[in-house]
Amino acid sequence: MMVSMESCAGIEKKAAGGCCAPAAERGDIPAAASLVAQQQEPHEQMLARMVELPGGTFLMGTDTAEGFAQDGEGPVREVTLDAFAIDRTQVTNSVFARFIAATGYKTEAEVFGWSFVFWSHIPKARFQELVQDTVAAAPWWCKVEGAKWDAPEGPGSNVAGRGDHPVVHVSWNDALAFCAWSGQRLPTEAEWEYAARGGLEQKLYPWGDKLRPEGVHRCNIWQGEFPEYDTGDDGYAGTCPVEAFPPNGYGLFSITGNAWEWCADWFDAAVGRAEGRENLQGPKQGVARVMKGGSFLCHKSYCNRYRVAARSSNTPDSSASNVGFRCARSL
Ligand SMILES: [Ca+2]
Repeated sequence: MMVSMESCAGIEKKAAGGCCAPAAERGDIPAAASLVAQQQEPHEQMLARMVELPGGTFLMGTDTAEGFAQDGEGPVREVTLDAFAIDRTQVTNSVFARFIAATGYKTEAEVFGWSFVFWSHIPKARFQELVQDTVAAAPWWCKVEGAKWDAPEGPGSNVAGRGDHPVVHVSWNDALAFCAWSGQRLPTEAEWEYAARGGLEQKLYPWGDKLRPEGVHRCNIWQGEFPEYDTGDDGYAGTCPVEAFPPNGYGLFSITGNAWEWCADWFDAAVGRAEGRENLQGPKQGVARVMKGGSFLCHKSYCNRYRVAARSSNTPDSSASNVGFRCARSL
């Protein structure tokens, strides 16, 4: 089984696609969503995780110097959305465990038998045993057999004590299967960005323009030298509880940092120039799905994509230890 990287932060610092999370070249598997469509999460449990947002018009994207024009972050455009609801937090290990228990669903990491794990999270003593391969352009990404949502660092690891962390090692297809159970859907990129901005206009982050207002960390990203050493100055060198940092103006937690979040849209770097400004759905086809928000691996020096306008992508069957999701719902 091959592993590839369309581009990689640190190698192509401002290239689109594959940023921070490598793409897996995997084969076809049965459509995941249909496998669990018969099962449904109790409606009130799903609703309790969500916040309803009014529809409206906002300025999407950025033209600032921090933005990556080649990612399609600009130009800034006015986008109008209908009212919708979105999860307050990323889907946690605890909630995902209920989905698995109810449906018996096998994630794609399980079906294919492996997932990508960041090198420093693999126990040193077991590195040779667990790591089958690394991504050539990004050797910090290790292909680990048996790595999956409830064994995030591979065989022998578990999510005990991490029930309130975002579930990771879930592919876009897995996220859709979850949605089929919960009665939700993935947010469009426009909805995600509208929600992430929290009512602020054209700010870099969900809380404003300063990364650390008054020196205080507001999200879980990387401090130190990538990829060698994460000081964890923000309190975490890896995923953290989804409510570890204060919410934005719309009551959304961890909308940037912690784990990348899948969006419904196909990715196209030209999307900012596309026609239509109402309820954007993204391109009709593509090879990779949009991811937003950045992860605990992001750092300004090589992957400044924890800004609300930033975007990345990955193929829909890829999974890694820094990619999760949150869900939305039409009203
Ligand atoms: Ca951190």
